[in-house]
Amino acid sequence: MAKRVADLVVDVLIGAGVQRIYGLTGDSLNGVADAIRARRQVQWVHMRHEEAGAFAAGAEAHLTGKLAVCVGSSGPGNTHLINGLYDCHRSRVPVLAIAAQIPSYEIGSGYFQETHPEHVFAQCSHYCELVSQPEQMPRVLEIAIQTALSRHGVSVVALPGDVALRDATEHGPRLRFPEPKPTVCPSEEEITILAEVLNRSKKITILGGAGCAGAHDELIELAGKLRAPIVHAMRGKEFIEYDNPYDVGMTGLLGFSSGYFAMMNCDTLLMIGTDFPYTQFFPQDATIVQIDLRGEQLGRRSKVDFGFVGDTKTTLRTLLSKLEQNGSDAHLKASLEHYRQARAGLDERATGGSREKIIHPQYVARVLDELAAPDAVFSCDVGTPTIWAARYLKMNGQRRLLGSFTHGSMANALPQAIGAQASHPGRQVISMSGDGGLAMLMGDLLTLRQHQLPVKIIVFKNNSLAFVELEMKAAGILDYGTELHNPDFTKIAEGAGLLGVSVETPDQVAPALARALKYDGPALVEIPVHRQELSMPPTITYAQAKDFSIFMLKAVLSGRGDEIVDLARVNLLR
Ligand SMILES: Cc1ncc(C[n+]2csc(CCOP(=O)(O)OP(=O)(O)O)c2C)c(N)n1
Repeated sequence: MAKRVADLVVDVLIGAGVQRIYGLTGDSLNGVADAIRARRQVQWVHMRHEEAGAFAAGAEAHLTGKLAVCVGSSGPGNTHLINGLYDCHRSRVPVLAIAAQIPSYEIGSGYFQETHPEHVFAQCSHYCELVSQPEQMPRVLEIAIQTALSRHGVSVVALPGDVALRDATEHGPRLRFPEPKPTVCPSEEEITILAEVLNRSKKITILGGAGCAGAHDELIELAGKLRAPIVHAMRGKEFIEYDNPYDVGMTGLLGFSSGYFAMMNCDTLLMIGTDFPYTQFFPQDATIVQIDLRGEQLGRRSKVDFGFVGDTKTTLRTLLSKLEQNGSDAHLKASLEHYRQARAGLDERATGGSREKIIHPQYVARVLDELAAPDAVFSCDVGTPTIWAARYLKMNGQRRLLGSFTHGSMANALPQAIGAQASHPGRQVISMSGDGGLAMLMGDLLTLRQHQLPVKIIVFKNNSLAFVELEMKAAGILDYGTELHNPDFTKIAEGAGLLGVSVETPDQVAPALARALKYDGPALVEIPVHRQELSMPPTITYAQAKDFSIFMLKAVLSGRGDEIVDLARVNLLR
């Protein structure tokens, strides 16, 4: 039988090392689905929502660094993909989406389910092209793959159902080389300037991000020479925090005071591979030096006095031999001491004895951290679960952490856990889910059962969209529209074929988590956590403090004095 375009698509994907495809079928996808069925090398991961499929593919790509694939049928199957693809694209992970399209001869007629994928996906992809005839294959698909891999992001191939079923004109993949991995280093002259700037600074702080992945040794050696505390951005946590005697935690909206202190008290800030977005957390008077692989990142978030283009590992390796040992460790010591105190303050809040009535989410996160496997993969929902993950999960070089840290979409944790578990069958995968986040893509609980994925879901049940509630309060607005009338998630889990475990008191937290983690299959633990838990940034501005007082005044005037007691207990400015 002649090879169809759809068969050729699958051949190319197999040649590119793709092992699974996340999707939900539809008639425009029938050709592709049939070609996948015919091969043993690729697995069809049947998702219940295309957005979840895109998140799952993004998680796989993040964990492996390799291409991952999701698919959606024409029209709504395409548009459902969008939010997940935005997340993949903004997290810079290589994901290919095959967006099935209506019959090619109907395009432009306003046909049933017609959309224009080239427009629809334009903002969340580096490459998006329609295949309108078999001769374009496999070249268009290969360009899409090469673009996703080399530009780190999403590519979309829009494939009309009829074209997928037509005979292919080429026989197989055209590209047979491994993914190129060039190293990039600033010029010798630039390295000399970089070394000079650092050699004459005494109080240096390093701010590192996800661009430090794979350069842990170099980073630690650098910090030792510069006697520099290292602050990390959220996406850098899994690569920077572990085995790091210079670690002073995070700054920013999720961080805590020691990261802020180290950033604000340096005379030179050295930013490495980070796109940390909050300008208000950057020092005003320090010299700012930035190293990034992408030149277009230089100066995006703060003024930059010296900017360099290079990958972290190569640049630091080259730089290190030119650096002198900083003789002053006063800044480092002060920053580490600040960190010690901040950490102790955070740990103090993460307790839960049998005499306490309420369960602090911090305590749940801390116990989870203690009980989870040394190589666990965590995902955390946008909302307060991300804060608890940032502050209480300890990374160790083996553990991984997934989130929607750049796009900031709710409902990321469960589908990312699906992608993590599907691609890493032997690993413990834990989703730290918000009650709002879980509900948003809850249909994909069914995927856990259908594909026998033993993901553990920990639901932080605070009966509210708590993060937004806190934002409203901080802005001096009375919280509104944040209340959640929740179901019993354990019953939903059981109905979906998972183990459901509920918790009522703090002393039940550890046994419940241990039981779920040990369980040989998917499990959900529902934990009612304290709603008014403070997760404010490490430092807040006068304006925010003022707004918070306005909230209190409004709350008193509207007869909600009970909340004030709760909130007033918390020292916002610590
Ligand atoms: C798709 C989407 N909708 C809305 C928001 C705004 N938002 C950010 S966090 C959040 C609350 C999340 O609630 P939940 O999952 O229950 O977590 P919690 O903060 O309550 O722990 C909302 C509504 C968003 N980030 N993404």
